[in-house]
Amino acid sequence: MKFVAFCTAALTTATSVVAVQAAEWNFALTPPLESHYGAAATTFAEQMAELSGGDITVNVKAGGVLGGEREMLEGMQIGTIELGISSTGPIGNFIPETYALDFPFLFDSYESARAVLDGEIGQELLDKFSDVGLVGLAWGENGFRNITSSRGPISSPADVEGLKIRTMENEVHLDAFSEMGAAPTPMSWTEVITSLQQGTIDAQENPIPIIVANNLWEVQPYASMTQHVYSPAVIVMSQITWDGLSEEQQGWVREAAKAAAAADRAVVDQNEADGVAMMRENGMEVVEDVDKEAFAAAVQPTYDKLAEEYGVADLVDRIRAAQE
Ligand code: EAX
Repeated sequence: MKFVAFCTAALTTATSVVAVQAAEWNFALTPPLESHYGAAATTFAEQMAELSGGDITVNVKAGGVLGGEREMLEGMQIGTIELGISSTGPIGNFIPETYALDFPFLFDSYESARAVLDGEIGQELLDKFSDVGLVGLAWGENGFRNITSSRGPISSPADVEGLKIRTMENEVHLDAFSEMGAAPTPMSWTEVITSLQQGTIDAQENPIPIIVANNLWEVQPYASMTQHVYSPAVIVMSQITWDGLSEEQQGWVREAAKAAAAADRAVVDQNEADGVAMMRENGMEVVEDVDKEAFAAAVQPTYDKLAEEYGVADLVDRIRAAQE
């Protein structure tokens, strides 16, 4: 028995210090390659090729070819997908604390949201990914979410009464849209455009980068700049992949993820600057004068219910305080 135990220990030690030599990883995302997430993935791939001297190849798998964001994360948990970038939408199902990030009207601006996520609170949440077989590498972003619709222009909660709107698979968003008086349906992004074309839903909500990357004007004549939720995006690796790397290679991954997050945010800034004009040029009627106070008041019950239920009331208060 002793000899077997010795061999097992030796083998474990040996494999844990032998870094992967040549490797090929998949980096999954649901939007098209030409998007803020695509910029993150491409930057990560370029950085890893350079840092590893060409030993590590990252294949960017855009457009949801490896599934929706929940499926991507499940794939990373079992090691069938090595990397990805995902909005926090479905992540609350894995790490309930991240629901704190998805409360409506919680973040005041891109600047303050980025400061919170790049600070202590953001790092605390990234550290929680290791509880579920994932490595949270860095915070990129999806952006402030807006409503698009085929039913008509939206400027107040009265305009979303009964609206058949798709939400991400996120309990906070679902509850918030129910409180607004809409009829929300959760679904993976990979089903949304077909569902809009078939009329099973009339509306969806996403940041400008997603609207422009997917040419949503082809299926949604109206957009309203509600900016109702700031949607972070996490650059994330499978713990299984991570554990097979040397410390040096793990350092490369962290460096590449940081560069990827910066590239993502740069595209969001660009899309925020010119996206509304692009939407109008493509025929969308864009409402910018939205009664945000009325929307914020309508979703207050969501805070009262779910901040307690998910144990994130303190975290929500900390996020508010960090922006004062
Ligand atoms: O993360 O599912 C969504 O609406 C997300 O915003 C999109 O997949 C990008």
